[in-house]
Amino acid sequence: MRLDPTLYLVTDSTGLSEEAFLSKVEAALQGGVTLLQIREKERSTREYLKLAQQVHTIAQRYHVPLLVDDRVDVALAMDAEGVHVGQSDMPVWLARKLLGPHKIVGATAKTVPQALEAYEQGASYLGVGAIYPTTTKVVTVITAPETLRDICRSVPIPVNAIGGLNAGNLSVLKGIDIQGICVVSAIMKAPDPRQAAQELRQAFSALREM
Ligand code: TZP
Ligand code: MG
Repeated sequence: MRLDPTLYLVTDSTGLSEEAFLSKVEAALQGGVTLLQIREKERSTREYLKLAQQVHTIAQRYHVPLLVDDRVDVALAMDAEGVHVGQSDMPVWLARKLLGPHKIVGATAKTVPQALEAYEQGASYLGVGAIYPTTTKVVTVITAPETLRDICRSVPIPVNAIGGLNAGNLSVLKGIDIQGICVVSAIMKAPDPRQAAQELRQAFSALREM
């Protein structure tokens, strides 16, 4: 399955029933999400696996790759399209070794040296941020747009911006060669995730034309 990071949704099931969560994910896919990551911090391995398999079944209908946050074992067990690893997760080279050359291995990078290291170890794309403060539960720091620009110039793989992004605040990314935007709450907390995804796609297209 092709890696298209244009609109990358990282899911968060916090506070949602399984049914409500899965229907939000499906609505987001209908609205134009191009890449999906399941990210669960509170669930047992068994629950994570079950939910990831359900999301995978839906994502496959839309031909959208599903990546698993952090858990290479879960990704392998369910034959997901790949993983996303942060700076305190499994190193990129080891995730790449375990998953093989054809899976997607995404990595978080907040500095140019981290970006170069992830690229050299076999990362497929980089997630860079947080661009803005975020309300999503995550340990992160703010990444300046200038750092994002430097990272884009230093690696030949796709770079995605993440952190507090929504359809109304992308202009800070103007002129920076990102391949896509990555969001959690702008879609997961939207009353209409399908419309939210459509608006994000439009806003990102407009940004590219600026
Ligand atoms: N990494 C950096 S910021 C972030 C992650 C996982 C969370 C982004 O969530 P939101 O709700 O789009 O700000
Ligand atoms: Mg992680």
